[in-house]
Parts: sequence; C-alpha cells; structure tokens
Amino acid sequence: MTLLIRGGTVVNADQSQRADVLTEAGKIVAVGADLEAPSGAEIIDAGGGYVMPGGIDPHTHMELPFMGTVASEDFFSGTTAGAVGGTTMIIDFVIPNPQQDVIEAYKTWRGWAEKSATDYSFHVAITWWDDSVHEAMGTLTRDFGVNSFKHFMAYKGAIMADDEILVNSFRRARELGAICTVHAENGELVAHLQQEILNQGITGPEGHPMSRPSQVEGEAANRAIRIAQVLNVPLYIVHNSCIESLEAITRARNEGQRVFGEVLAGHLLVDDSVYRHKDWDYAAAHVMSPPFRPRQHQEALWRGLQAGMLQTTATDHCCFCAPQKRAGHNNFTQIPNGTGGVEDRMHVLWHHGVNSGRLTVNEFVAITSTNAAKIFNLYPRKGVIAVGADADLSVWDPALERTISKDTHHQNVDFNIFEGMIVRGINTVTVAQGQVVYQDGDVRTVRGAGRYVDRPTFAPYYDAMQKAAEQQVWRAVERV
Ligand code: URQ
Ligand code: ZN
Ligand code: ZN
Repeated sequence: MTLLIRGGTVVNADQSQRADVLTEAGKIVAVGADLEAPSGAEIIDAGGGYVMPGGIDPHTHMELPFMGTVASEDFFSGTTAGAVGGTTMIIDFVIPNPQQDVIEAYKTWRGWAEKSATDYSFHVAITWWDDSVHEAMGTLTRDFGVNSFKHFMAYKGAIMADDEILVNSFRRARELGAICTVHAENGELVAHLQQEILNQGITGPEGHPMSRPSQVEGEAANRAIRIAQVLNVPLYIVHNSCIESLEAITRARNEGQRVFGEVLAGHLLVDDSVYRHKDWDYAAAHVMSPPFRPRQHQEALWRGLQAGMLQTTATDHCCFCAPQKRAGHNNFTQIPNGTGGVEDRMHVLWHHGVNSGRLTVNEFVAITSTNAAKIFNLYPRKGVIAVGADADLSVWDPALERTISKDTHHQNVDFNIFEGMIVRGINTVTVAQGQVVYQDGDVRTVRGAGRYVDRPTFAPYYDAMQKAAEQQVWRAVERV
C-alpha cells in the first residue's frame, strides 16, 4: 500500500517544513518537496494543512475489570475512537489482582487487545510482591517488550502498592533498566477520609473530591519521587491533577532527577464544580481519581506544560455508563472511577493549547506524541514524521470546527466530559500503518489490525556503557 500525502506542512516536535510524505508498506519512505506519486499510489491532498505524527495516548484502560464492573469501551471501539481523533497508538495497563500470576494477567490482557484497530502496548502494574513477581518483571522486560511498571498508591484494599511493594518493585525496575510509573494518591488517607465523610452522612458524588484533596496527591507524588531518587530509578507520574504534585515534580527536575509528569486533557479543562451539579448522574459521570480540581489547579497545570515540567498528555480513558456508575448510588466510594476522552484529547488540546497561544504547533506534537514515544522508548519508530518511522500520522485542518457531544462521538460511553465544547482545529485524515483509518467522517478502522508494540528497556544500552566504563574501553569506543 503506497500513500502520498502532499500539499501540507509537516510538523514534528523539533521543526516544521513544507513537505510531502510518501509511505510504503506501513513505513515512511520519503519526506520532501514535490514528491512523485508512484503509480497506483493513493494520494491525499493536505490542502495546506498540517501533517503531524499520530497521537500517542500513554494512559488508557480499555475493557478494564474494575470496582465490580468492566469498563464499557473495548480495545476495538476505543482505538477506533482514538483514530477518529488523531490518536494512532495507546499504551494501556495490565493490572493483575493481588496474588494473581503476573504473566498470566499479561497474557489475558494481550488476548483482549488483539481486537485493537491501531497499535498498542502495555504498562504492567505491580499490585503485590513475592519472588514470582520479581521473576515476572524480568521475564516481561526480556521476552515481552515491557519497559514500564505501574504502581497504584491509591485504592487501598484492592490494587494499592504500599511502600514495601514500591521499594521492591522500584529496585527491580532499576536492575532491569525499566521505568516506574505511579498513580500518586495516599491510599491510607483516602480510605480514612472516605469513612469520615460517609460518617457525616455525605453519600453523594460531592463526597468524592472531599475524600481526595490535592494534599493527598502531593504527598504521594513527593514520596514516590523520593523513593525513586534514593533507588536511582526513572519515574513517571501519571495524571497529575494539582499544584502540589506539579511542585514536587518541578523541584525534582530542577535538582536533575529523572522524573516525568503526565497531565490529562480532562484535568486541564474540567473543574470540581461538576461534583456539585444537581443531577446525580451528571456528577457521578465525573467521578475519577484524582478528581477534577478547583480552577487554580488547571492554570498551574497549563503553566507546567508550557514550562516543560509536564511532558505528556493522556486521557486515562476508562469509561463507565450511567447504570454502572449507579452502583454507588448510596455510597460515593462505590461509584466506578473513570471518565473518557481518547477521541477528544488532541482536539481539545489544539483548541485550548495552540489557538490560545499557550503552545506552538511543535509543542503540541511533543506533548501529544513525541515525548511519550521518547519516554517509553518508542522513538523514532513512533512520534515523528521521518524516513523509517511507522506511517502513523494525521492531516490537521486548523480552521475546521466541531462540537463535542456524546451524541456524535465514537466512544462507547453515554457521557462526554467535554459535552458541548466547540473546538477549532481537528484532523481530517488519520493514517495508521500507512492505511487511511479515518477521512472526513468516514471511519475505516479494521478490527484486529492493531499490533502489539514491544518497548525495549534502556538497560542494554546502559549496561554496555557501564561495562565499557568499568573495563576502561572508553578510548576504543570513542575511536570507532
Ligand atoms: O486510577 C486509574 O487510573 C484507573 C483505575 C482509572 N480510573 C480513574 O479514576 N482514574
Ligand atoms: Zn490512576
Ligand atoms: Zn489510569
């Protein structure tokens, strides 16, 4: 399959250029001016718009079994919705139950993901510890292309990793050359506050943010940062929602520590007033953790993105429909936590980031694709329009508008946290593996076309350099 995208401006994280893009058999084979169209090539006219790397959403939970139910979005519908919105790869999560064999859980998730329409990979959560988990982490990095391990510091009594698990797992990740990621909320404090709030007779969704104040997130972020610092392992903090966690990341990065921060499109644009809405279903639809925060946190998060203290954007796409959310009708702690966004992430970030002047188009590419590719060792296969990269890209019309709505989105959920938002600047075409998967409203995804993408650890490189240094062969290496 040969595809020529012409007449556009190619936008990468580092530079923009007027250029055509030629793809062949799923790879980019040429980027340059006035490229010839090989006979039989499909031609797409970018119409003066932008041609950008396909989005990478490093944080989704398709068909996640959670809090007594299963997320309503599966891997095919979710990756299709992502493709409609310009995202061509997701990194999802294997989340073993405590005491569940980690490799068995990994293989289960791999089975579920085979229906994906676009490429995918997995972070693996460490929710318990014994020698078998230690062993499994090695097997996953060596044989299954996993280079990132997740730790939920929240969800006590379920999947919470206490400090002993954090220390054991972080230490093992360091040995393997993997990166550690955390959901940073102090699960003990959350459990205590939940009970206190219920004891006061508050059972509605308004109790959710009350039980997870931003200090609870800031403490956990700082604790994870300090543990990672002592154990000398890189750290990635998912869904930073507040000033306190941003401050912890900023301090660590200013000290030169290898810490990365992710922010959700939702946390940049939705505030905590949603929990005080008079309609129970509306408020419950916004129950996710960490919760949406008061407005001052959003401005700080935007500044964190602009300052480079937050590197990636994601959605934490974890959908539950109203009947599922109603499981918590008499007790907010039983409302399944999660909201959607995989289809809208890039649109809302372009409108509120680029159109507002907060971000350049190059910075937009960095935070929606390139940075995640680099942090999780997918670059330059992913996250860039360059010869040899996968042919995952989108054609972007900066003048085209859409109104976001559950009535028109492709996400398999009956709610949209961006409902009614008018955004200007959206993709007209999405290409994945060199195939057009979306064009001007026409969805062309194919069930099962997505591939599992291995993510090598950094250890081989690191070990080689370490051994070279130890064997004093630097000179030879430099001469080569
Ligand atoms: O905590 C997460 O990231 C998962 C369980 C999705 N739910 C959520 O509220 N963020
Ligand atoms: Zn989380
Ligand atoms: Zn999550």
